Amino acid sequence: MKIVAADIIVSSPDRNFVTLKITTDEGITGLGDATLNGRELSVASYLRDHVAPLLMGRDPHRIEDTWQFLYRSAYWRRGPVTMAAIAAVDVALWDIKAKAAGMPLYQLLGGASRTGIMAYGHASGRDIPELFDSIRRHLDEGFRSIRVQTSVPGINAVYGVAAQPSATGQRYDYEPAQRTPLPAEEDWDTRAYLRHLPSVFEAVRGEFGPELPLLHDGHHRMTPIQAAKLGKALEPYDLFWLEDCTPAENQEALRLVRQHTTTPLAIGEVFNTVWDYQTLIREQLIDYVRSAVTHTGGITAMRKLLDFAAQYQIKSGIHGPTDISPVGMAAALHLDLAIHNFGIQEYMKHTPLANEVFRQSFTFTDGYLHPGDQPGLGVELDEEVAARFPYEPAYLPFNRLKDGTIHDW
Ligand code: KDG
Ligand code: MG
Repeated sequence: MKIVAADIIVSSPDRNFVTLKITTDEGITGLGDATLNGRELSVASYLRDHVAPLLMGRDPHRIEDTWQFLYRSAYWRRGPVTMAAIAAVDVALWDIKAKAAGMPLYQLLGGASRTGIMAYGHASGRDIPELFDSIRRHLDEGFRSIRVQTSVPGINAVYGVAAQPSATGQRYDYEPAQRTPLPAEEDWDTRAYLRHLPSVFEAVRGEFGPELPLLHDGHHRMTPIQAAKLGKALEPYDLFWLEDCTPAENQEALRLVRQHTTTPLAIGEVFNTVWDYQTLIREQLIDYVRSAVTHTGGITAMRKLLDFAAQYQIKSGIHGPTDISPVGMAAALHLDLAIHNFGIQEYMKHTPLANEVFRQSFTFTDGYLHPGDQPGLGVELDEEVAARFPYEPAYLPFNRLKDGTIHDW
């Protein structure tokens, strides 16, 4: 089999997605998700201008060789744009291989290690009553694990809190990338946040009881000592994890956090290679790996990363917000089902319009996801519908402190 075409499809059904479609001389096609929130066109160009020509004539079955070729031959290594592009190629090739084998992809990864994939949803509210409503809505939708984000008194807009109905009228589907030519400015005050958050978890535990797994995302906003303080303060509420407590670049920072708290820690949605985790995994400074399959070099690289983590009893918590397209989600689900050290999967449902563009076979039943049993990834792209929704500039917001200093958001 030979690769004869590699097309990059940029579309915007309620949000921007970049999809790679690889076609073979035998007519089998494979899809990869190359979406990088707010930098979509850079990955599209990297693929179209630099990677697609290299793929022509290659044997699509040689996945490891193609991965190494794209990683090593460019000379310039790592980085989100490069690794998102390599991931898209990798996932598309796995899709082709599994379709050629007539099997769902998870079978090629060793088969199912479980019957379903526990997923967590995103609840949020501007105050406690709104937060409780959001948690109840998620429980009604079948979620059995819930991420909790709230507004903070004195801060106007907190990232991760769905303050208003989205453009589609679906309050549930929080989409922080706004369709504006410039990123929106938000404000931040870490001391106010640290004072407020424990009381929110106390209220949630009081209302929903001790069993419901609860998660929280700190979004890189704290210093190590602040993160240590928060982790300690949240211990009575038994979190499933505290995510991204400090800026992720400084792996050593987690030593200090770890010394002070037994709250489980999850890190890595902005990481893109195993090297970003070296200290964190070897010194067992985290409990969950948060990388996206789509930003970390695809299934080939994520499998190696998670196998490395498994030696240290560290589990997966693969990134799955709406900026991971249904193609990227399907890739995550096949891996989740196959690996032994699965922890939990993030799941934000896509809008009906996005689901019209990406026809998917994965299911969500009673809190558990399953990738389905169609050959390959189980996702088809409707290019005609996609063409009706061209790219629109959209950016994530950013933070400034009260005195105007830019802060991690
Ligand atoms: O593109 C960035 C978002 O996907 C990210 O901010 C969402 O933090 C996030 C999460 O945990 O899903
Ligand atoms: Mg996060």
